[in-house]
Amino acid sequence: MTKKVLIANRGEIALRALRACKEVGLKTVGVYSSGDQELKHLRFADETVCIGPSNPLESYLYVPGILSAAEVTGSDAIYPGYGFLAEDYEFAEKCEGSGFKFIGPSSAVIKKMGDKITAKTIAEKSGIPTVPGYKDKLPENKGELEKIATKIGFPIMIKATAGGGGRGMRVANDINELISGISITQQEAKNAFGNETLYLEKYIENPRHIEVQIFGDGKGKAIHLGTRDCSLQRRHQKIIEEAPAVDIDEGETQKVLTACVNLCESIKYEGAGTIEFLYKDEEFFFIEMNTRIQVEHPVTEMITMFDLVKAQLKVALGMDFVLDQNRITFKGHAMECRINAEDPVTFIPSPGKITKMHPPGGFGIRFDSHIYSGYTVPPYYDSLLAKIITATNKRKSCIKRMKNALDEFFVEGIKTNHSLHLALMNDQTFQDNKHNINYLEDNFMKQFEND
Ligand code: MV4
Repeated sequence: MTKKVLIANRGEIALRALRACKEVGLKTVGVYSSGDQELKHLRFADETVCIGPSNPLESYLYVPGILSAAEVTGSDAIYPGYGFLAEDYEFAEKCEGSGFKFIGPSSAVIKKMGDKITAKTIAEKSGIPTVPGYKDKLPENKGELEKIATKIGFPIMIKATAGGGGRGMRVANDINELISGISITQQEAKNAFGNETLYLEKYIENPRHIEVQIFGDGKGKAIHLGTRDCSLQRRHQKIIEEAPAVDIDEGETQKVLTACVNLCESIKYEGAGTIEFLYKDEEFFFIEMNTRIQVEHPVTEMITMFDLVKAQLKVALGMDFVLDQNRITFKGHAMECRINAEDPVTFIPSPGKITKMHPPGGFGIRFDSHIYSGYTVPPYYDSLLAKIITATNKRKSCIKRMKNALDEFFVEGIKTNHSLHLALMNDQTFQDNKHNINYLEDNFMKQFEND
C-alpha cells in the first residue's frame, strides 16, 4: 500500500518535503496552526489537519497534537524538517514508540550528538580534528583551573554541553573572567537546559564557518556530499551559504571528509546530517553536529544533483536506494541568499500581507519558497520567505547570476532584506571571499547602514 508521510513543519521546507514525497510516490499529510491556513503546501497535500493555535508551543512544538494527527490520518512516517522538533530526541522516541517512523536518525543518535561533549568525544575517536580544550569535570580550586587555562591559553570559550547553535557560551580573556564566566554559564545552562555541565575550548578568533554534508543509510554505510561555507551570518542566523567552500586547503578537506564519513558509519547514522567546523589558518576544528536537514541543503544539491530530501524519505521508508560515494560527483558552484521578512538594517521582523511579488527565474536559478501574491506572512514564526539559489561553473559567475536574480525579484507590502543581499553581492570583501564569521556584524553593517 502507498505509504503516508505527515509533514510536521511549515513554510518553504514543508513545501520542499511535499514535492519530494510526491516525486517518490508517497501520500502526504500537511499539518498547520490556525494562523497558517494560507500555507502553499496545504493546497497540494492529500490531507490537511489543523494541529492547534498560532502559538508554536501549542501547534508545531506540541507533540501530542502532532502524534494525534498522525494517528487519525493513518500516517506511516513523520517528516520533521528543520527547527521545531527536528532535533528533539524525546519527540523521535515518542514517534518510534507510537509506531510512526521518524524521518531522520534514531533518537539515541540525536541524543548523543545533542550532548556536545559526547559529540566531541565521538568526533575525536573518528579522527576528526577538534578545538583544543578541556572536557572533564572542572575543578573547584582556582590553582587547578589556572593550570588548565594556561595549557589551553586565553582567550578561552566556555560552552555548555547541552548548548549549541550559539546558546550557552561565553568568552573569557583572563582567569578572573574564566571563574566568573563559569559560574554564570553554569547557572544559565541549568535554567535553560536543566544541565549545568560545561567544557572549555581555545577561542578561535575570526574563523570561517565550514560544514560537511553527510548522508547515512542507518546500517553503517555513509557518504559525504562535500563542504559548504556559511561564514556570512549575523547572531547565528546564516544569511548566505555556498557550496563548495572555496580557498580551503585541499589536503585537509579530504582528510576531514573521510573522517566525517567514518564518524557517521561508526554511529550508524541514518539520513541527512551536517558536521560543523571552524576553519582558520589552513586548519579545521570540529564544533558540533546537526542531526537534521539544514536550510542551506539546496546548495549541496545543486553541485551534486543528489536530492537530499528524496534520499531521506527513501532511506526512512525502506525504499530501493543505493548509497555509493563513487556515484557522487561535484560540479560547479552554488550560492543561496536567504530572503527574510525583515528590515534590512535593523533586522526587525516585518510580517504582513504580500500585495504583489515576482520570483526570479532562468537558467541555473532555483527559488525555494512558499510565498505568493496575496499571502500574509504571520508574525509567530521565523521570517524566512524564500531561498534564491544560483548555480554556475564558478563562484564569480554565481555572484553575477545572483545579482540578476535579485534584480528580477520583488516583494511588495512587507519589508525584506533584499537590498542587503544586493549590497553584499556588490561588496569587494565578499567577492574576494575574504570574509569570516564576524565580517557582516563588525564591518559590513557599518557601511551599509550609512548608504
Ligand atoms: C566557537 C567559536 C570560537 N572558538 N568555538 C557558535 C555557535 C556554535 N555552533 C559554536 N559557535 C562558536 N564556537 C570556539 N572554540 C566561535 C563560534 C561562533 C560562530 C561559529 C560558527 C558560525 C558563527 C559563529 C558566530 C559566533 C561565534
